[in-house]
Amino acid sequence: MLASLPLPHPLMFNKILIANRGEIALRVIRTCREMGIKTVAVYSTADKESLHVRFADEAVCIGPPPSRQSYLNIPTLIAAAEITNADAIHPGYGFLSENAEFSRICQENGIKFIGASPDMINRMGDKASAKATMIAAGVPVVPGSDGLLQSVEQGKKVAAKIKYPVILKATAGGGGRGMRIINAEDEFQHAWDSARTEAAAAFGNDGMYLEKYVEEPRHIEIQICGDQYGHVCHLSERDCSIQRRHQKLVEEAPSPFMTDDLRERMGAAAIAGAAAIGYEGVGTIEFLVDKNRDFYFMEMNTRIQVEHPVTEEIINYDLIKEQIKVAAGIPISGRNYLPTGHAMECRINAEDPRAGFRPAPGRITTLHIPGGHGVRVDTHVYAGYQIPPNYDSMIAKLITVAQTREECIVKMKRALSEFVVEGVKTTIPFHLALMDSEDFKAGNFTTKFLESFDFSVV
Ligand code: MV4
Repeated sequence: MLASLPLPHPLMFNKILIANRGEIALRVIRTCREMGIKTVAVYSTADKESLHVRFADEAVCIGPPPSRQSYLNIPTLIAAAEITNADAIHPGYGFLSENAEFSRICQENGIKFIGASPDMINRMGDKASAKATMIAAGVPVVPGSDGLLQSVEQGKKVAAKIKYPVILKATAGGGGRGMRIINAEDEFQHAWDSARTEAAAAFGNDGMYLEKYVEEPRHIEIQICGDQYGHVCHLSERDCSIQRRHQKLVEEAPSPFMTDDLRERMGAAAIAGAAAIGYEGVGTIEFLVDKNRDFYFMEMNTRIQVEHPVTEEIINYDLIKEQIKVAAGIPISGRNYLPTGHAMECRINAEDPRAGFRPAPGRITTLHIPGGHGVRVDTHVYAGYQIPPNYDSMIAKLITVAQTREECIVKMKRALSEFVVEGVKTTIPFHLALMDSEDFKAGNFTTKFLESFDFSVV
């Protein structure tokens, strides 16, 4: 009898170029290998010895260490895809993953961009237009100005109506840049002037909109996936409230604040928002959730996110595989995915948590990576690896999975205590202290949690 060989799907890509570095480049290469898709790594001269270069089928040097001249250099990336005959580009997260121009240029060159269309990136990248789109789709939003503000006077009128405190946001912002909290009318003019100056310098766009300030919210995001045929499903939520200066440090799924009813309502809202724009690919709808479990659309991310593994672990699903399949035109199953068990991710950064999380690049002299039941480590580093100073400081993601949140935290503590990184300072001591915090263990935290965290115990 003939053995039945798995045949490649007729729509599937033959070769994918990964326009990224570090753990996410490796993450994408691993799924491609499992799917029988060939891979092309690109690297700057600083990353010549990086694992993504060795694990890919081919590798192309794209320039010197600065990102502008390598991982952000569009013509070079397109040339690399053309000389290697790649039929798709996976942008990972950061870098060009939400760059409308790159998405468009890929399309124009007959290379499938495994991410959002230029139009989708533009609509969601402009926060006021994203909010208007969500309002039209019936997604709850924070009360505020109807689109962009034209003047301080108009802003003061809106604020008087919705009542202080309010928050002024740059439409080109996101991730906390160009934002000002305003507690009273006499602060308005100064906040307006400084936020506009900051936004103009940072984004070349000083458009501003206003919202009621939601105090002590949780950051809960819904993972969604849409295919090319108009089906959208959700894959439950992640709680990302443990952040410091808009840098996430711990993410988990499900959220300890979640209820079945809230998940159903947030999932339905996320699907409505994504379906209204015909969203294709994986994406995330970020919400603020207040103490009454009212939720409000905040932003939409049109990329795979750093914290995607916690979702993968509770729904038993490879999100990169799904992303590649929908990009190739394969339909999704169409059903939603509810969590089984609990997963948590600690970001291990080469930073000194005792010195305000100052970046601490250098050579890793000794490395021991934890393992065992329910432990996953996504990393590109190894003993002897030199962490370049040019990129972000995340060196590993430690993910644990268990039946309950309590067991997941016990496992995380065990894995953190096994993790040995010598030669550079890391966030491991911070995570160990956090896992001992009574409020954290009780699930009692908001986005303000780390503002009052006692770092002397780290
Ligand atoms: C808010 C808010 C409170 N009320 N909007 C921060 C980043 C950007 N995505 C929007 N952000 C916020 N928007 C209203 N109407 C509080 C924040 C916020 C925040 C949100 C999520 C996670 C951490 C945060 C830290 C500070 C402020």
